[in-house]
Amino acid sequence: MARRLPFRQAVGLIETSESFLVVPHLHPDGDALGSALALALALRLKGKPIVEVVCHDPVPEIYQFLPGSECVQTELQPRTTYDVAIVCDMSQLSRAGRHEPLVRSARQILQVDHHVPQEPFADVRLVDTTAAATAEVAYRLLRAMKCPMTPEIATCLLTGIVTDTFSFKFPNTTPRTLRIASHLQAAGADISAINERVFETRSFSSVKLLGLALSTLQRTEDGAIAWVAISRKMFEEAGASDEETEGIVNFVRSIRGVRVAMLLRETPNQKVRVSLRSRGAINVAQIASQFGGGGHENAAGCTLEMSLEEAAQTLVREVLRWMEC
Ligand SMILES: [Mn+2]
Repeated sequence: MARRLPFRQAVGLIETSESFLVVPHLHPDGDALGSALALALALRLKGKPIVEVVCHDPVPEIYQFLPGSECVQTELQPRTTYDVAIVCDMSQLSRAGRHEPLVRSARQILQVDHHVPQEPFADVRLVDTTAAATAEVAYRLLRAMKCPMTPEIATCLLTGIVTDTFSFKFPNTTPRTLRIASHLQAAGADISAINERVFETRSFSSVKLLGLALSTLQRTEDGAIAWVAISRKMFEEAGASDEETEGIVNFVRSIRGVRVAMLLRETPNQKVRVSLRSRGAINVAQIASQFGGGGHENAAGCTLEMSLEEAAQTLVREVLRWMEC
């Protein structure tokens, strides 16, 4: 889908607007932040008088090296309506968290995304589900804007791509992804430094949590589904926060014979957040959507309102059902 995106329309909208609100999704990852910060840097470079980046959550420590990340705000002083709200890496406006009303109040909404569309909320939609990362779409928008590719912008965009392709290891990596990455490296982004910051730098508490999580490892009899479950008690014991669960599910997915890997964790308000990863042709986005979640074919998430134990059983049943058909 989205072979020909309305880049011209987006460029026209940007040229004729003065004030911008740029919004990555809540629990922001490297792609949401990288895309949002690249766009904000580009708008400032263009001399736009008002460019704010606002996010429901603060920038996680591992992404604080991103140029411009110090400008991300979690609260905004009320001001006049923004001309354009640019929402990055989200297919539902609820992913803007408490800033959703502010986004809706903007004169126009520009969506830059690569998720399967769930809700038509934008006036201009740059949504390409074949893009490995929203950063790819943002890159193409910046090219259409004839924006100079500074090392700072290139670093933000390449971080988005490196995050969402798991360093070009996921099957979403296409020749175009690599071409764009190549341009970004040539423009001054340090790919090795980005990998070091995103994948090779962990907090003590997150490794401690990894150990506790892996001690709960279970699988179905045939070994096709495997999962780990993190209770509140484990978060407390490790002194870790939810953002420190990042990457744990990949250990589960790497087990020989596993086709669907799951990471379940208890939230402070007694819900269970689930990350799903699959290998091959199992579409976990469809499974997640059964529970009001979403994502991509091989990486998705959802939230269940039940105990950890019940959530694991419910999900295993649902995954088995999808595997049979
Ligand atoms: Mn993304």
